[in-house]
Amino acid sequence: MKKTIFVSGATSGIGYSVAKKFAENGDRVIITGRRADRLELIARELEGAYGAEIFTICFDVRDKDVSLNVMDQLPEHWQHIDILVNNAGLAAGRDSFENSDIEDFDAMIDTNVKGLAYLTKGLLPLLVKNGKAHIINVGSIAGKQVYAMAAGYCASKFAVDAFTKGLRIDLLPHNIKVTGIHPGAVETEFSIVRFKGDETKANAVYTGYKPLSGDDIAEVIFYSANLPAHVCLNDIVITPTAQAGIHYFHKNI
Ligand code: NDP
Ligand code: 8X3
Repeated sequence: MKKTIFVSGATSGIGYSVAKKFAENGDRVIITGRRADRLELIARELEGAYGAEIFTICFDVRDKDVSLNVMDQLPEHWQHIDILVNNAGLAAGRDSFENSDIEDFDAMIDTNVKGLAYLTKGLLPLLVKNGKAHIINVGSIAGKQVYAMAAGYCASKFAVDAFTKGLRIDLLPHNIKVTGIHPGAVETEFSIVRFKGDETKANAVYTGYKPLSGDDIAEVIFYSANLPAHVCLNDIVITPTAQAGIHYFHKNI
């Protein structure tokens, strides 16, 4: 049966791959992000390639009012949501906390933690009404292990991990599955954003080994979303084969 998926941050990277994977399967997909032009291009692409039903909502998850009231933007026939993929997020900067820009810290906490929570709360009435919904939060291996020059990002992703675990307990009475997926290195626009457009620094992150792709993460999300009703994957850590934990890479450089 066709499902309806709500994907935050679908204008690039993992979110785009998730939207594509479900659209390819014939599911209906609500895609969101701040870049309106990209959202519309992706919607046309997925409609054209797969005959998929796509609905777009352009907004910033940090906007509390918009996120908390996001269901008001959904026409009635889009209000039966089966899966929420909380993916929108970023790392900003790579400095010791002492030298970091506090605006970067705010951006990460406001987006990765507060935005994710606002959007979840905004959509919960629809997910509860569904009776068998699924929330999939994209955390990070940086939410499992801390590394240098990333205190703010790690703090935000540890918070995502804790929030995910707490939500799973609180939502038990509503038969809502809650899954946390925690990737290692995935080659997307993530590092371009983190290094504020510095392509040399961004590319260096993925040099000397084969990183994960957004499509790899989408495969696993799709798998976890299509398990039998009584089966919930709680917590998934996924890395490239050349990465073991946050600190160890086998690179050929
Ligand atoms: P990308 O930069 O390619 O994609 C990030 C997506 O999030 C974009 O669609 C962006 O859309 C959206 N986004 C960012 N900020 C906001 C905001 N304030 N409001 C709404 N949408 C927003 O990176 P990834 O695909 O790699 O990142 C997706 C998630 O995966 C993030 O949560 C990231 O932390 C996590 N992750 C990434 C890893 C990696 O190595 N790449 C590893 C582990 C986790 P727009 O700019 O249009 O708003
Ligand atoms: C992104 C992976 O290792 O850059 O969450 O923090 S890492």
